[in-house]
Amino acid sequence: GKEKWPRGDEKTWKENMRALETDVPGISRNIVNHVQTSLARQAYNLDDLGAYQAAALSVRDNLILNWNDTQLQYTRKEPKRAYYLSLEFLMGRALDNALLNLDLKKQYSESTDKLGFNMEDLLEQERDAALGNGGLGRLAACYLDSSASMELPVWGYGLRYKYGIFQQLISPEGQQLEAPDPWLENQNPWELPRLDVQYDVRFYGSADRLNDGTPRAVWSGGQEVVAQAYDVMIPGCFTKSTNNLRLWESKPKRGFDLNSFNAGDYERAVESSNSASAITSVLYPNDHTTFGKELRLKQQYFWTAASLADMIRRFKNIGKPITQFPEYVAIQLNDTHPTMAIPELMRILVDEEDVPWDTAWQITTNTFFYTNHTVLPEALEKWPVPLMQHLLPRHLQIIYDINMYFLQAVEKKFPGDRERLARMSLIEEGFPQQIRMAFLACIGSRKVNGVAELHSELVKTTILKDFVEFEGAGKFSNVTNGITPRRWLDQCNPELSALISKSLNVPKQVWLKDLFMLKKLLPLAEDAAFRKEWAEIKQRNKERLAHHVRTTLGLEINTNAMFDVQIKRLHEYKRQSLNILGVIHRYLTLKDMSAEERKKVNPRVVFFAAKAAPGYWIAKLIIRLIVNVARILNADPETKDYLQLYFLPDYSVSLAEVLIPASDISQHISTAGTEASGTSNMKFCLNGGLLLGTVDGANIEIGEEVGESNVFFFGYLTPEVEQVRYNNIYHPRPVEEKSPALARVLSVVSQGMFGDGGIYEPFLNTIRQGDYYLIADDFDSYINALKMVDDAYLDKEEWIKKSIRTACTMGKFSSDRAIMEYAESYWNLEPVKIPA
Ligand code: TH1
Repeated sequence: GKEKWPRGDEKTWKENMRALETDVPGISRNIVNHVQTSLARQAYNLDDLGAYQAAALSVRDNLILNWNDTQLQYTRKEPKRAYYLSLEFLMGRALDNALLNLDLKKQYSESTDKLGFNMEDLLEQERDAALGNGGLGRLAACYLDSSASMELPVWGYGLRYKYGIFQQLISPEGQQLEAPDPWLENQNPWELPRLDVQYDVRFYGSADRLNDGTPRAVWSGGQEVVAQAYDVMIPGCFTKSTNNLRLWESKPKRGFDLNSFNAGDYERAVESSNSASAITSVLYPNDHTTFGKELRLKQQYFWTAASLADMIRRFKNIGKPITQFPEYVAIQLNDTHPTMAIPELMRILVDEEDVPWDTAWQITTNTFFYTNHTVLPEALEKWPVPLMQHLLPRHLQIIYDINMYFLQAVEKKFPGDRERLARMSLIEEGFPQQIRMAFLACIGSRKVNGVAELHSELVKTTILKDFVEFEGAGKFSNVTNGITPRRWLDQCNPELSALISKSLNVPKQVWLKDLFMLKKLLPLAEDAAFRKEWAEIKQRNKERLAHHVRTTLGLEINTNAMFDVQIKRLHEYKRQSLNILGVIHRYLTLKDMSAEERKKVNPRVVFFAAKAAPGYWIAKLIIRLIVNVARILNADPETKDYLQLYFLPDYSVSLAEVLIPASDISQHISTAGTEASGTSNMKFCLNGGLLLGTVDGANIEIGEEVGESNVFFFGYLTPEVEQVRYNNIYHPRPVEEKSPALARVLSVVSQGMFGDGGIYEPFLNTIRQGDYYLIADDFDSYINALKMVDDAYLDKEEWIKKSIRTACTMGKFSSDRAIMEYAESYWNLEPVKIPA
């Protein structure tokens, strides 16, 4: 039947409701409208930044209309929804992505052209939304794109940091310096403040159990802070479906601390209002390390409490009993950062909804899903008990209760196994005691997954081994990571995308959402004309990168060389050190040659880009070495035509979009067993770059897809690493014996070939002593792999064939595939069609 119009005169409403602007005149009208009214400017005083803002606001109008329709449909259909909780969303720029997903790029370019602006210049005006450190945050962004594109009712929840990941500057000596990233400075046209969506979040105070025969307690006092919602629209690709990323900002509670005001202590009142705002002021720039800082725990609780309150309010709107919560809500925990959501849901159920403990635990464990992203011990989150007691006293009680019931069950299954109980306890003994968040996330979740086949096996056999024995292996599985082919092919490499559409003879609408279709192009590897087009596109992408480096850094790059790229966070386990020592080895080899011999060498340009955590000084020292090696190499007249080296500062999503399509080979060379998955490996391959890597993370699955003859693997395998490490400590051998080539490299560094050798000693010593990451053990194997790459590159036609085969077998690594696995096997979610 026909629904009753909810308010006022239906005709007046309907006549005035806007539709999408999709033709050039409508788009121009909307842009000019925003120039005039939203920006209060005119044709006389509009610069590129203003034009970008007006264009962005007009695109946002379209997104809002689709968003409204999508959310209304969700409200009507009451489907099960999934929420992706991530402390990081590394979104990058939004305008180009939105235009491509809405399929309006051509119309917008035409319109801005008519208004006197070049669209490509406008796109460059946008600042990256860099609310993440690296792969984990970018994965969350890819998953949002895929959820909307697959028409799944998924929302993201995160924090609206005032400052994203720091801006990296490199001093003349090669020292990394960090500057704040005030990304909101020029206004953010992509967010919508929701002044009507606010929640109070409590900290500190005291928790008193009622002891009335129920498990209830009352938590009171302390400090209350307001969580204010900002919504970011997430457009699906070629669909009306537009999802939401809700980011929380912390604000002081109005009228808060009236006592201080009354006492005339104005300063103290202002101070506490500052402390409220501080919660969401900055993204922690540490990748893979935890510091146990109070503010970080505050961030985690603030965000999970606001997000859960929001979900529960939405769930209550459909009027179902609370026991049905897991039938309507699935929550994916992106690593352990949101684990406080588990005791928080227990607190809400037990203390506020008066649900019995066992029922509450059942609801909780049917709602959450936990993704582990690393097995590195330094990255496993632990919170000191005294800190938890102080900041979240009620949650500590709940964690203790969860632990007590849990250990009782373990004791029942393994009677008398005291050691097992100690190993599995949520509380690690020590001074202070610490709460093991990965264990809490594990026992509080329906399912646990790793992010690539090998990594998921390692989760089961190392950090969560006891839990597999206790709960059974069925709870633990794998979802190999993926990347969105929209941003990481169509957007960053439009020429390759066009060639694919032309060759498949289907519009990109089809293959971008069914990436396995690329396989159909495999036979074209044998087609010389196709190879020529393919190679020309790679060449133009290399020139685009060279142009970018020329205009931003003033450096001249040899585009006839092989482009060899390693871009990722700087961490010892990722072994940028192996790469730079390999570069030095190549340099020494070139210096040993005669001028005639050198002429036969294939020129190579090596690119690095990497941010180091501000307090990670060995990582910073490695950056310093790279920069100083570059200074010497690029100035050496004998070798600079054969070997150039660049460290590109301030790595970001938008820099990656220029670098990745330009690479001939990229390096993913972590010590086996340390890189959980890696996702840039997938991006390079999808853009026809070959892969040089260790048998680690998703490299292994990439190798399976492309075939052994199209990738370059080297190094010790995961099962061997433990023994090698043991030997490095208990039966050490000098570097000279393990690898004379490396010994020579280390000695020229310490003798000062790249400036004061002394400063590098602490880094060199990590290799000479202990060598935890197997640099010396893998060096010769690495050099050998580099040689194989050189040899393969000599046969240009064969190289192009490998490039084509690599790109065309990347179907598996679409984040659409990954998100469908989560939707089907974890969340039990159905797509929701949004009517036109
Ligand atoms: C990364 C993993 O290192 C990487 O291998 C993986 O591809 C990516 O996650 C996505 O799954 C991680 N990033 C972080 C960041 C923090 C803590 C742990 C990890 S694991 C802050």
